[in-house]
Amino acid sequence: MKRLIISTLTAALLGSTLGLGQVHAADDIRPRMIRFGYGLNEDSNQGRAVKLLAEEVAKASDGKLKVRTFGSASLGSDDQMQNALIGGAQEMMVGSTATLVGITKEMAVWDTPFLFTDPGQADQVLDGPVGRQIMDKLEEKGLVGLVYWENGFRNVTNSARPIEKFEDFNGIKLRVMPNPVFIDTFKRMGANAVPLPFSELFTALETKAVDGQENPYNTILSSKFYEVQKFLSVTNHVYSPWIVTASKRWWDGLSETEQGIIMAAAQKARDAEREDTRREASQALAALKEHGMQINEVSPEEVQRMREQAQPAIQTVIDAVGQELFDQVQAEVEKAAR
Ligand code: TK8
Repeated sequence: MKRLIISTLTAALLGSTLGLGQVHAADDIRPRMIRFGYGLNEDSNQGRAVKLLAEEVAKASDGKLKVRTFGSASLGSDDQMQNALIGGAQEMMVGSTATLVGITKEMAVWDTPFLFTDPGQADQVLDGPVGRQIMDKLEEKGLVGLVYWENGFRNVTNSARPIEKFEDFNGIKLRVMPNPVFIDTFKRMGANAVPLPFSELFTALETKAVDGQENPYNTILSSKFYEVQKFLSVTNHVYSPWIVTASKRWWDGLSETEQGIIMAAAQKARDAEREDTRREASQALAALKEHGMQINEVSPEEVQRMREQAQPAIQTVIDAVGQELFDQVQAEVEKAAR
């Protein structure tokens, strides 16, 4: 055992002093413990996908790479976990791209209100070259972006009244993700936009610190927001991606084989997660009704008025990401729509 440790150490030292590319030639997969955090419950589309990723990594590495999963923000909010990854205190996580805007401003492009009209279009753009280009910007900040998963189209819930037109937002204290585009968009709707981490949201709704929030059907269901929210309004105002990230400090120390195993598992979990999310979303309204929520559709005319009202928030996106990248994404969106 001792000899093994010494020889491994020697190999690692030699590798790093000589700058050899193939440090792991002899043992391509080493025993490792990977702490993987996420914000939703175990019993959610996010939790199920993380579990699948962990199983796939174990299978492909003969159990040497062990992904320990931590749900319900037990390692901290999205923001806290991102910082733990950057510092190297945690290896992996999945969370919203929206909470990464403070780190990599280009991520704000995904927050453009009404950017995508259907999930297939989102897949094409996110998985295409511009999605990768934006993800790669994380590296200079100490993070590695692996793949985008689906959070989904966001809808508004609140405890005051049905939102049928943007004027109904007036005076509603609405929790938004801590992100300039979301704050701006909902201020323009007339809401009192309150940025809060997701991990504090249920309690904030329960104690009436805020009146409402916006998230995909899946999350409203899995986080039991129906227990503390009466009205759900179908606004589909923005599509939210999730993104699987790794600590760059840690990732760069992995062998190519190890990186390949983790990447393949993240992709496999992505495909399963998108299917799971869409299947669950298609049945979620009925389930939420059963839980006593009052659901209203918003007419196409009123959605159009909301769109126009939110339009100036797009300037906030352009200011953050630059006109060129913004146009590039728009072009990809149009291509995907055809
Ligand atoms: C979960 C969050 C969540 C997001 C939010 O950690 O904050 O509302 O939609 O999915 O990332």
